[in-house]
Amino acid sequence: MNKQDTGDSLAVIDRRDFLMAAAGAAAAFAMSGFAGNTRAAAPHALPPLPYAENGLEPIITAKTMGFHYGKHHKGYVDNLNKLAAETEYVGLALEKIIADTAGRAEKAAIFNNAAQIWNHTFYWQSLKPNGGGEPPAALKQKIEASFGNMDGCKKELAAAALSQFGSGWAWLVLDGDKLKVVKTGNADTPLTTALKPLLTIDVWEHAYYLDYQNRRADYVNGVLDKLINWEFALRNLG
Ligand code: MN3
Repeated sequence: MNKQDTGDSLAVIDRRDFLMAAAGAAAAFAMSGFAGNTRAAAPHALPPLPYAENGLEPIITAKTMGFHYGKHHKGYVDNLNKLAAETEYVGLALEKIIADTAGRAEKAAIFNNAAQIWNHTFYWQSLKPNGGGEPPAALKQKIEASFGNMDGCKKELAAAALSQFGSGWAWLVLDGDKLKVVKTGNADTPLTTALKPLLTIDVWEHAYYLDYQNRRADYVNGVLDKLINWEFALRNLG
C-alpha cells in the first residue's frame, strides 16, 4: 500500500535482544545445511516477533501483523540481503551498515532497507500485549521532569505521530539527560544522531490502514493507551 516499500524510516531496537535473535537465526540457518555456502557471512535474518501475531488485538489485528511483519519487515530483510551481496556490506552488522550509508544518496537503497529492518525490530519491542498504563517509577520520574506529566508526554508523542506528513516514525528519545519527542520521515532514524531512541511508533500507512483506514489518530491513541511498552523504554534508558 505504500508506493515506496523499500524506503521506511529508522527506529531503535533493543540491541542485545536483536543481536541474540540474529545469532539464533544464523545458527538455525547453519544447522539447516546452508553452512557450506562459500559466501562468508550469514545473511541478515528476520528477528522473531516478541508476541503472537494476534497478541496486539484488538488495537492491531493479526491481519495487519501478517502483512506488516510477514511481508513488509521480511521484505526489507530480503531486499538488504540482495542489495548487500557482492558489496563491502556483506557480513556487517546492521548498525554499521546504517551508520556508513546514512545521508549518502548513492547508498540510499541499502540505507533504507537496513534502517527499516532496525526500525521495525525496535517498533515491535516498543509495543506489548496489555501495554500502556503507568510507566515504571524511574521512567515516570524522568517523563515528569521532561514533559511536566504523563499526559504531556503522550500528547507530544501523539502530535508527532499525527503531524508526520506521509510515511515515518514518532520517537521518544533521550537527548543528553532529558527526554524528548522527535519524528522522522521514511526510513530515517535517530540512531544516526546523538539522540538515543527509547521507543517508537510506526506511522507508515501499512502500520494501520487495514484496521483504521485514514484514521491515524485512532491507531496512535490505541497504541499509546493499550500497547506502548514503557518497560522497554526504561531498559533503553540504560
Ligand atoms: Mn512499518
